[in-house]
Amino acid sequence: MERLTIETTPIDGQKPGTSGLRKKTKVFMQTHYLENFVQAIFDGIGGADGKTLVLGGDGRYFGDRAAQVILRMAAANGAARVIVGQGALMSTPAASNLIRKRGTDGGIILSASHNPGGPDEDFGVKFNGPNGGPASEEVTGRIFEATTKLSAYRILEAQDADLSNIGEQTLGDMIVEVVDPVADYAALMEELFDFDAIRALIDGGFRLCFDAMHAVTGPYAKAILEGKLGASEGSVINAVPKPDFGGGHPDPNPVWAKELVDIMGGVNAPDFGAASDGDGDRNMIMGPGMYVAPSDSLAVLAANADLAPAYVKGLAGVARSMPTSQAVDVVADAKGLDCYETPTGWKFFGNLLDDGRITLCGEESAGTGSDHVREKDGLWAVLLWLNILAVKKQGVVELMQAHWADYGRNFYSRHDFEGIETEKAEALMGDLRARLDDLPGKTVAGRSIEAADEFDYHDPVDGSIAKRQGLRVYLDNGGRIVLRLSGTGTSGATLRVYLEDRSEDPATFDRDVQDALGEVIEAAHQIARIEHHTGRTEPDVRA
Ligand code: G16
Repeated sequence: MERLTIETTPIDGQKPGTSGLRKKTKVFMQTHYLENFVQAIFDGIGGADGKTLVLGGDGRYFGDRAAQVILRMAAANGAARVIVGQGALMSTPAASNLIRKRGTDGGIILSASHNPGGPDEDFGVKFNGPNGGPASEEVTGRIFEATTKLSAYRILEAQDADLSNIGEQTLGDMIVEVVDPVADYAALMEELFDFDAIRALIDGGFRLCFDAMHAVTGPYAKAILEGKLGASEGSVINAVPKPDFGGGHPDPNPVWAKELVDIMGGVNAPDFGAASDGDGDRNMIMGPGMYVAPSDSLAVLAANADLAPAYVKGLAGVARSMPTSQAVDVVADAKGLDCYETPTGWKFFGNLLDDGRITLCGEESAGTGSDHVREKDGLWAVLLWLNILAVKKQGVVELMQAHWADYGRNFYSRHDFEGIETEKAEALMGDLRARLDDLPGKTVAGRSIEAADEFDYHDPVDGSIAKRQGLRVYLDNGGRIVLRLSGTGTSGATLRVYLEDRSEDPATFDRDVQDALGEVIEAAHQIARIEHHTGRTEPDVRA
């Protein structure tokens, strides 16, 4: 097998966003595109020589081909071993677990998360470090820098590795170890949670429906929920991973998980509904006729996590991304826990978790997780919910109502304006940034503005600073508006407007969320001059 050095030149635009490099699949399939980025990863981490890496992905179109290229490149770059999921499949949290459990030097995950898959859709490549978490800002910077300086990449001329059978084989001098992607993850879940209590709940007639959205969590959910916990066969729907996710977006929200929403809103609905995304790190939780907003889910988990064996000693602290609602802050305050506010992007939780400052963290974008891995974890959130419900002997709706009665309710929604021309989106942000200092004291849509600023994050562990992480406007009575541009899109710009208002009046708790946020929405449009800059009056998505 010959080790080839192929000449190449830097390709523009290989700067990783919120979570790795995400582009249209056809962009990744262009000559040298994937190879350049993978070589930049190896160069950015100080070379692959002698290293052990984990490799897997969410099963989307091109993932199997990309895995073979990465194996040949790892071999040519001198890697000692690559641990790869059977069929090149592995969920993001399972990869994070394997990186930690096997003490590897990191891993490469092939996914564009909740974005659709297929030749005309999206693909992504992300590097996770030895702690199992997304590469830090510093490493990401080094990888990007390497993309701008490449003159060659190394690849082995070899046949495809056989990824269909579990076991070891060699590729040049490198060992390719094909593993069952589910086994270690399922064992970890069994350690964290009271499976007996959940099994007893299900034996007692509690019914659940888990929508795997034709994505990677199907085999995990089947093995754990149906196999180990006794949920009836068919409780996991859309359980077989498909390269195009059945033509949909594997995005666990009420729009894209409509099949689940219909089941949970129908007659004889199951007691519990949940969905996960393309690579298994996001989650959506539902009760009969009820959608639980991710920010509320984080608050409920923080309030009740100590009912699960893994967290019985209590939490060290909690964290949320800045745009996530402040519902969890209220819980932290009541329980005397430290509560950190980080920029959007799971990588920012890494230092807080590694330093033991927090146990639990989450984001409005359907992500929750804990110190068990260094990624958000969809199925973990589902199991923690089930563990809590089993111990409290409450349903989802009852638990949410009891939570709001105890802590008050933070009404919350994110409005996305998609496919905006990048210059227009940047002009809107620039215009608002320039006016931030003048806003406090003004009254807009009947609400007075108390403060306004741009969020810069000072990492309390390593002292690094991440600037310009979103514009914040604080209104009276706990209202808040946040604006930022998405860092995960693959075409144009997506303006995200995060809207929040707080109520402690139980008579309001059942209000429709968009109605309850009426004033805050109106204020956001006026303050940010959204129509003036974008021509839009309505968002494309209300999450
Ligand atoms: C990624 C990141 C999350 C982030 C989300 C949305 O999630 O890991 O931390 O909240 O993107 O980011 P943005 O608002 O910049 O689009 P995932 O599930 O897509 O990997």
